[in-house]
Formats: sequence, C-alpha cells, structure tokens
Amino acid sequence: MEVVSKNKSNKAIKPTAIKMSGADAVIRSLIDHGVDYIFGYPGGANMPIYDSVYNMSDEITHVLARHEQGAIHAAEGYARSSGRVGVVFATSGPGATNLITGIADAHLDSTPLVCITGQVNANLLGSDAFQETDVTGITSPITKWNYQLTKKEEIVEVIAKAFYIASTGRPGPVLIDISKDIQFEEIEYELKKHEYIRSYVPYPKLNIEELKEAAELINSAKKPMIIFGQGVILSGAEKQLKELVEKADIPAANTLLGISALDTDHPNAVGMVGMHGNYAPNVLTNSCDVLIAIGMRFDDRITGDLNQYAKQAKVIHFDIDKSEFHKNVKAEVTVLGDAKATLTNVLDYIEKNNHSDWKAEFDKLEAIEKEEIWDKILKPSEGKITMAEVVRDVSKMTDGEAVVVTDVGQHQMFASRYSLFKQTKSFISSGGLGTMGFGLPAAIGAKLGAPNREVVSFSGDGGFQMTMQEFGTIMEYGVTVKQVVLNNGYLGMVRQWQDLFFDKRYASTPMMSPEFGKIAEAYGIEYKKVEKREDLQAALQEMLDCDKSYLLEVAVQEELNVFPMVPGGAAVTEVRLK
Ligand SMILES: Cc1ncc(C[n+]2csc(CCOP(=O)(O)OP(=O)(O)O)c2C)c(N)n1
Repeated sequence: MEVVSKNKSNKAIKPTAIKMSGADAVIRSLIDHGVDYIFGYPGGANMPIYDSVYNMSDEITHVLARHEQGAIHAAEGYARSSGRVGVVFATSGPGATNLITGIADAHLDSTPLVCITGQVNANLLGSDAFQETDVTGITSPITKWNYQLTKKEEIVEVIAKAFYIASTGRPGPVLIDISKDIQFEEIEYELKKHEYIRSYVPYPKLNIEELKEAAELINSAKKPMIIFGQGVILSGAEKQLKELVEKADIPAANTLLGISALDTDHPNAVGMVGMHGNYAPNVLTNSCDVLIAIGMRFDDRITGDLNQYAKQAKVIHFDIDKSEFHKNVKAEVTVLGDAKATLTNVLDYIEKNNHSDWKAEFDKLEAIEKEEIWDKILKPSEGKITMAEVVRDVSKMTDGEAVVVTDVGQHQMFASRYSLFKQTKSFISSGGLGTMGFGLPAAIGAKLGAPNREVVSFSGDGGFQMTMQEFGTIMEYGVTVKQVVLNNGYLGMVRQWQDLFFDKRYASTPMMSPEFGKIAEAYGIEYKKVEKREDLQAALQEMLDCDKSYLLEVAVQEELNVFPMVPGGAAVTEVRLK
C-alpha cells in the first residue's frame, strides 16, 4: 500500500458553520488548514480525537509511528522537506513526554510544528490523575507558544492561532494540550483565519536605512564573506541569495542547516563553516573585512571561541528574530526582516563587483584541505570503505537531486561535507540539538513531504538503533526510504573525541549491533551488506533502483576521524587538518 495525500481542501480555508464535537472540530480544523498528514500515537486522553480521525479518514491520513519520538521526528522531516507545518498527536503523560526531545529539536532548528496532546479531564487537573503531566509547563521553554485548552469555544480559534504562530516569522513548534472532556462536547464549528496577534510582529516593516547601511558596507568591502543559514531556506530566499552572491561576487559559506540553499558547485560557494566545516571559510572568517550573516545565529559550533571570532570584521546581520542580534556576535549593522524581503530590497543598492583576488585565497586553502584530507578519504587505495566514499557515491548516482537525511555523529558530518546538492530543502539533519535517532523517522516524514523525490537517510550503527522500530511505520504505510547504516562498530563521534582528547580511552563507545539483515527481514524491508570497496557502487545502485524501502549496511573504517576540526572552544583559525 502506498500512502498518498487525501486532503483535497486545496490548502484553502473554507468557512462552514456546523455543529460537531470538539474532537471533530480539531480534525476539521486541521483539514481546513490544509494538513494532509498527522503523525502520532493514540491513548486514553486523545481517544475522541482519534475517533474523529477515523470519521474523516477519507480526507486526512494519520501515520501511526512506533514511538511518539518517531512521530515528532517524522513531522519535522515532513516540515523540512515540504516547507509546511508538521502535525503531531500524542496522548497525555508518557505520550506527551515522549515528544519532548522532538519539540526541543524543532525549537532549536526553527521547525514549524503543531503538536496536539490529549489531557485528563479539566476537573481532574492538578490531582495527579492517571497519566497527568503538566505538559504546557514542561514545554514552555522549548515551544514558540503553548496553550492548554479546557474551554470548548476556544478550540477552533486556538488551533488557527497555533498554525499562524508556528509558520510565521521565525517558525517553531507550538503545543496545544486539550482536556478530554471538551473533546466530547458539542460546539459550533466555523473556521476563521488567524492573522493578527497583538504585540506579535512576525514580519517587521523593513527599515530602508538599515538596508542602505548594509549595502554601503558591502559595496565598499574589499574582502566580504557571506555565511548563510537555514533562514534563507525557511523564507524561500534562495534566488535572492544567489543574486547577491553573484552581483557583488562574494564568497559564500553555509552553516549545517544552510546546506542546499545555494548549489554546492556554485563558483562562489566555499563550503561549510563550523566545527567540521571547511578549512578555507573557517580560517578566512578571521581575515574578511565585512562578514555578512544571513539567517544564521552564530551558534557556538560555528564560532568556536567568541573572543577570537571575526574581530577584524564589520559584521552585518540579517535575521528575522531580533533577539539573535548581538546575542553572540556584535554586529555593526543589523537588518531585521524575513530574508527574502530584506535581500530582495538590499539588492537594489548593491553594486556589481569583482573579488577574484579575495576568492583566490579561498581556493588556495581549499587546495590544502583537498590534498590533506579529501583524497585520502574519497579515494583511498586500501583499507575498508570510508563514510565519505559512500556519501559522495550516493550524491553522484542521484545527480545531487536526492533529499539527504542524517542522524547525528560522524556520518552526519561526512554527509554534510561530501554531499553535492542542486536543489534547496535537500539536507535534513538535527542541527541545534544534535538528536541521535532523528534520521530514520525524519526520512519517513521527508518522503511524505516530498513524495516525488528520492530520500536517502544516513545513520550510524548507534543512532539507527535508537529509532529503528520506525521500520514498522515504513512497513505499514509503504513509504519509500533508502536507509544506509554506516557501521563502524562504535559511537563514532564520541570515540573520535576520546581518541583526540581522552588518550584513546574508549569508554562505552565500542558497540555491538544486532544482525540488521534480520531486523530488515522482520519488517519486510530489502537488505544488503557491503564490506568491500569493489562491491559498493553496485550495491548502492541496487538500493537506488529498488522501488521499495531498502536497508544498506556498509561496514566502514572503524577508527577514521572527521577532519577538519575546530576543537571545542578553540578559535576558528585553530582548525586542525589532522
Ligand atoms: C540522544 C543522544 N544521545 C547521545 C548523544 C551524544 N552523541 C553524539 S554523536 C554520538 C555517537 C553516534 O554514533 P553512531 O550513531 O554510531 O554514529 P557515528 O558517529 O559512528 O557516525 C553520540 C553518542 C546525542 N547526540 N544524542
């Protein structure tokens, strides 16, 4: 059975006034907000809502995950590949607390989610009732907004508000906790669009002075450098970024989540900044005269030691969230607004320029990185297969068109460094929270959010074992995900740190795995294991050609480290090549 979107509401909101139960109103609202998939898990406190899903199952599809964490990562993957809001259901108590990791993940990565949890009857609140947890209390620091619904009249409006808040401005997760009693009660359903909340200004008015100041600095810069983040993708500003990069001829580096906003092979693309980013953009962050940050937040994995970060540069910070300004890095000029709007408007003031000498400095350092690192891991003449080879081969074989999903660890860094991209929204990874177990469920959601694209998910043997039960979801819904497990027999990234900073004392990082082939077989998923380099390409081709889900296990070099590396707390110029 292949799962396809059933919601024919055409994403338009249709006002209707009709009597129905609170639970029916929840589902009707979702349908009218254009939701086609709900990822979730039922239980006592959301049973009426599930009964309504059953009623309206010809208009909306519920995807039953095998764990609420799987459901929420799937919703995140869906949101990231489709650019729409992901929707998750969980029951009260353990159902709700199982969502926490995913909510925190979505919060740090600005992923729009509407999470709907069931809650005990309103009259039992505060009595330590069965499966009662204070989920709005627990999630208040990790949601953009949350609300406990105990009044039936508020259901429709609060859901509309949730979609509005989750998807506008800087997106993020919201949570609505609905007491069970009002799910049964009858209400008058009439959907209204929510487009205004007092003191919430998701799209601030552009300030022309800021734009002019930014343009002036960019025009006069001799060594400008752009660092772009996921803000570009979230606002759909890829075209404007490219225009800016080309018109002013500026070298442009990406953060981990900025990957794929600009084609990897663009002549001005200089790779990734940060702990395992590329040598040139890391080192030259401390040589540029103007640093233009677009939709990124100067995370500590990007900056290393802030006291030694870009001190020589005048910083221009484009962001939609003004609390990001001067938070970590002091900016000379701040430009508040949605990246698409600010970049479109700043372009009017940007002069054509040429920075070939400056770009040549990047080329020089890139050549050093390639010689020191790339050749050894992309074309090794001996030893076991490397993670980098697998990632690069998949990119070549999919012509850079696949959606690459990763889990967390060394393979994530190899995937981010060696994948090639030609399309936006093509790299889905847990950035801010670094959540192991994210990969497989996120890949399921990513496929449902972008059904016409090939989705290839890379995991390590450790992270894969955290959520591999989601093979059950694949089995049930026939979602096609190509899952590659890069098996090094270790919790590789932690082992790398033990190697470099703990005298190779491998405490609890060697890890046994089950026979993955048997796991795959149990779920009816195709499987192959590759151990020899000469078999790799054929195995990858077989996986990519397969029209069903596939698990490919690759036995990779056990103790290979990811370089370059800016050690934690070091300056970006202290980036190590070995
Ligand atoms: C939920 C969670 N627990 C622990 C960690 C710490 N951690 C980061 S990477 C890593 C090792 C990952 O090992 P594996 O999944 O085998 O991938 P590899 O690094 O070998 O590619 C660990 C334990 C984490 N990021 N997330």
